[in-house]
Amino acid sequence: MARNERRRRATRLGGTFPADSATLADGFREDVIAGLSLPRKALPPKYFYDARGSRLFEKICRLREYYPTRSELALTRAHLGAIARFAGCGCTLIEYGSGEGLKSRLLIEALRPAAYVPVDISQAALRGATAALRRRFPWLNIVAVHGDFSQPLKIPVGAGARSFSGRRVVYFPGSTIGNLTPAEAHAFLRMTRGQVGPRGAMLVGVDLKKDARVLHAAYNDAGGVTAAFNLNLLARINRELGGDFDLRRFGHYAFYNVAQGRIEMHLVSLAAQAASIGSHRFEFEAGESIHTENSYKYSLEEFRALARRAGFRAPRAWLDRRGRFALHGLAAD
Ligand code: SAH
Ligand code: AVI
Repeated sequence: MARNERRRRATRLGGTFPADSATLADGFREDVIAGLSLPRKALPPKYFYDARGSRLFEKICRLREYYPTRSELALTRAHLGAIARFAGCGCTLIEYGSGEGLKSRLLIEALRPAAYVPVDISQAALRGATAALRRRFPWLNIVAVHGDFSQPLKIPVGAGARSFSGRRVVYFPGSTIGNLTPAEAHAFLRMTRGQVGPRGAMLVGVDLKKDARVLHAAYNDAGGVTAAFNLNLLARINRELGGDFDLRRFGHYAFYNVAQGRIEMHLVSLAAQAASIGSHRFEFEAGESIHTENSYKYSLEEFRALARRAGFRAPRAWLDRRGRFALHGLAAD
């Protein structure tokens, strides 16, 4: 079935807009084959998040070494009043990469939005978070969107039982923006600038540049949860695409690339080997890697400059007490 036909047939399911479920599945196969055919093999990090990947990420968020979640939760609690005044109560709150929705709960409580639109590529995370939020905030109009924010995405603002009113605020926590290249981050910010309109705003969680040892520990936890998260990408390829990757012959490798200001995650082939997906065969030399994720870190000024180039003003930023993580308040006017 053609992609456009699938799009037309997409219907509202169980309170979730499956913007493109079938297209997302097609995209996975195409992107994996294209990524493994590159001279330097690479896979897009958005494919980490199947149901198991989302569960592993939730475990990462609770690790002693992984400070970003704790830091962002702490700064959000500490500055909630000021953050709510900046965003404005009664707004329509659109959250990209909403995941488990831990921080969203704090914002929803403080902002009492007219509507909440979580967008996530992980159907499992979206379903779980939406059900929990519906129990906790029975008054809240939630319209969950299963989709990929790296593609033009139609947000059903105004669709559903009630039309949404008020200012539009896009929430993008967790430093998920760091998983985009700076050029992709710029394009994403421009897209959201158009989406929120001249009166709108954005709240973006951004991990700050810091001591490389702290960063290294956060992406190389002693319990091996990040390694399992990384390797799950190959397990997902085996499960969903019929691949025959031998997970015992790939290793997790993460390091801080100072020149690029980013953590790089790789899966390194521990031996000369080959793996197949259907009729596609991929050869690996011993030590050759698949680049699976970048996680860019930005100083306050670097991120402000990026936001300004995309058409936002950057009047506010809130930090945790240790200065590890920032929540930027961006204004469109
Ligand atoms: N916001 C949460 C989760 C961050 S993890 C937090 O701050 O803890 C990143 C989330 O973004 C995951 O839930 C993942 O499924 C989602 N995600 C990653 N790439 C995406 C994409 N291209 N489109 C939509 N969601 C995406
Ligand atoms: C979702 N994202 C911001 C996480 C990060 O820190 O880049 C994903 C992650 N990768 C390894 N650990 C966590």
